[in-house]
Amino acid sequence: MTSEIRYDRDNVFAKILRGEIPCDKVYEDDHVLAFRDIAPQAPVHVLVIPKGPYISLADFSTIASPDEIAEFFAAVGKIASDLGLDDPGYRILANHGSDGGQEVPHFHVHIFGGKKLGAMLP
Ligand code: IU
Repeated sequence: MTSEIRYDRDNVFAKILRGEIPCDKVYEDDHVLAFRDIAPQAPVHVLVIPKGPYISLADFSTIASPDEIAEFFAAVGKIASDLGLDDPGYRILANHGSDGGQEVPHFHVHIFGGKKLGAMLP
């Protein structure tokens, strides 16, 4: 089954992308949207999503073009930098599937910053 068929077009990030649900946008270009997490786990907590219908990294890393993947991660770095996080630093994280704690089935990268983050262990 292709990703397009498995992808749930009613997931909350798809609705945000279609403008059906508002978001606190921090960045947008033709392929990427970034917005503040509704339940922040750090003083700065931003979600970065590709606009294509990718459920998780497994889809994004195999279906998206190398250019789209490179531009996505370049955008993640630019967003963190524009948020003033380069120094003293920040964390990026992507949860995959149920064991990984992924709740929203649209690939996304979390950016956490604005405080000294603790160790991240299972
Ligand atoms: P996860 O990696 O799928 O577990 O992260 C989903 C995130 O989406 C989580 O941090 C939620 O707080 C966040 N979120 C949101 O920002 N807006 C929403 O409407 C919903 C979830 I539902």
